[in-house]
Amino acid sequence: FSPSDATVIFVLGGPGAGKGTQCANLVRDFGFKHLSAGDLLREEQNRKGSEFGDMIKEYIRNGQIVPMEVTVQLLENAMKSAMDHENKHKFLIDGFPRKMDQALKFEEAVCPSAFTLFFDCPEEVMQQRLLERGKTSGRADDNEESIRKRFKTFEETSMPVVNYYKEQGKVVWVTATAGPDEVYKVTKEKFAERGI
Ligand code: UP5
Ligand code: MG
Repeated sequence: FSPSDATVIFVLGGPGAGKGTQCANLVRDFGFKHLSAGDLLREEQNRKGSEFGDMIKEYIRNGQIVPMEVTVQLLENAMKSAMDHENKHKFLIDGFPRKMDQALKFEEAVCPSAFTLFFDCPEEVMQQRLLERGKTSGRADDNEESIRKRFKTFEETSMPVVNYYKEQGKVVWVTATAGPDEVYKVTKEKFAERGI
């Protein structure tokens, strides 16, 4: 199998917008393979013998974007593995691309995206969710200082990616302020409009 045979939907949204939560719903109902770039980076960070562990740790704590070569490679490997071993070829790529260079590189070198699912949520709401989750998540970036940095990176670096795809008519835009069930209901309706 080659990644270019895959169907890829990018899932974007600010930190705590609910990307992971909604991806789990979509996996259950539509059989997508869910690949979270953040999860893959955290796994790589913890992998014994990884040459990138310390670097990834620093970037994540500071809410900065890890150099794209690392992330694109992790995603490509995970896609190949899912295609070869699980016979999955429909992917939700969660939390990626969050910088223009990643978007261009991935679509050129791995696979073009069908569209981007974007969860739009105000910062106050996201902050509250993340601080609540931070009580038990163990995530090194679920603290006030890291959250502030993540929001800044999201606005300055990741929103341009969303707007780039929006200009091409390739964004499914979902307001993500309500509870998880309501957000999912709207997501499913919009997927149906796209023929999914
Ligand atoms: N929750 C979810 N939906 C809710 C709702 N509708 N109402 C009420 N509560 C809701 O949800 C967050 C919390 O909110 C949970 O407790 C949930 O129950 C609740 P979740 O679904 O986890 O939101 P998500 O958007 O996935 O939040 P996450 O924290 O994962 O987003 P980030 O984008 O910040 O994290 P990610 O793991 O993608 O990236 C982390 C870091 O990795 C980045 O900051 C960056 O440093 C690095 N990174 C890269 O360098 N490159 C990449 O390509 C990707 C990541
Ligand atoms: Mg997530």
